[in-house]
Amino acid sequence: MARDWKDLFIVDGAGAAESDPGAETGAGRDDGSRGGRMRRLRESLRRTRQALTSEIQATLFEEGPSGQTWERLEEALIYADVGAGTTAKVVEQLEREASDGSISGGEALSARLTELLAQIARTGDDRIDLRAKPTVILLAGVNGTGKTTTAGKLAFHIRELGQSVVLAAADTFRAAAVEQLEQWAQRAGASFVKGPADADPGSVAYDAIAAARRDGADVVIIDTAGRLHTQDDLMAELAKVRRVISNQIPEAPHETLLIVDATTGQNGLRQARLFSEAVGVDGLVLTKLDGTAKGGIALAIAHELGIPVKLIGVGEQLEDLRPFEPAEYARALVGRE
Ligand SMILES: Nc1nc2c(ncn2[C@@H]2O[C@H](COP(=O)(O)OP(=O)(O)OP(=O)(O)O)[C@@H](O)[C@H]2O)c(=O)[nH]1
Ligand SMILES: [Mg+2]
Repeated sequence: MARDWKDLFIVDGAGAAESDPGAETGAGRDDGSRGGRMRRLRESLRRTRQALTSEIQATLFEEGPSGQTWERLEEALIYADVGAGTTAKVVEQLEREASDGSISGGEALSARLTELLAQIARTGDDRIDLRAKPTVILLAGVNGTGKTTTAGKLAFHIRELGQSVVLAAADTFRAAAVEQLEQWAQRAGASFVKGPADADPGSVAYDAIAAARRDGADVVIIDTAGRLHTQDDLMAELAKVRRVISNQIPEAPHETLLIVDATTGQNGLRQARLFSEAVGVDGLVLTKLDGTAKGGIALAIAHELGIPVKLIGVGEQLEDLRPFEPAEYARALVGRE
């Protein structure tokens, strides 16, 4: 159960895991504390929660359980992008427990709903193992989902653990993408590897891993293109980058993270299916949770594809990337004030 950065990352030795990111960055103790983080998560999911809680209030608290209640609750969850199959499973379970008398009353029903959503959101191993030297993390996703931003934020948080990071600009499709990543590398205190104009993405990944091995760097994060001429080209390129990486280090990439924009709703589910079939995905980063009333997509992806959500993006700053914690997320999603 990933709750904090030190729970998310598996690292050698205890020393590095004890650093407190808030203390070093001046992000503020309040932000770093559990209470402060929960407040920010709740604030990020405010739009999703507002839509959901008014329906939960009306159904579970005011109407009391009836056929119509369950239907309205289903609609509200589907509206929040929880997904039809996932919603049906949760609401059926709740209905069963309500009708056999094991739970009653709005408070207990909404607490049970939160618990069921948390159970669904938790799937697979949601940690990131950084023990391989170097650990190679490949970021993938369609254009604009937040790959480059996530690369920078992730580099920053790994640096905060006391590890060194190389950022690789393997999105060679757009010149601006290389500059954008270079700026993030400066902000995050990471080294940066790029190729000549129009370089082959695989060769950039190769050079970055070679540099990491030469310099003894701990982690290599590879940013990739989100758009090529066709989707098939994109998948073929990613597969090629993976081949180049695993020719160099057979176990690598140690972690392939798919970046999904939460605001794209059910499209996110389709992307997750596509990428996991084409290149394999170890975990998900769900970005832009701060800008959507549809934060439920994490549940649909976890439940329908069994891909663990490992990180969430809740803004555009370095600190706005967080380990995903299912219980916290479920409470932020449906919790009543
Ligand atoms: N509000 C918010 N904005 C985000 C978040 N993550 C990324 N963004 C913004 O989304 C936009 C696209 O982010 P990029 O990191 O460039 O996305 P990308 O996947 O690298 O895009 P391509 O390289 O074009 O494929 C930028 O304006 C980011 O600031 C987030 O968690 N919250
Ligand atoms: Mg990019």
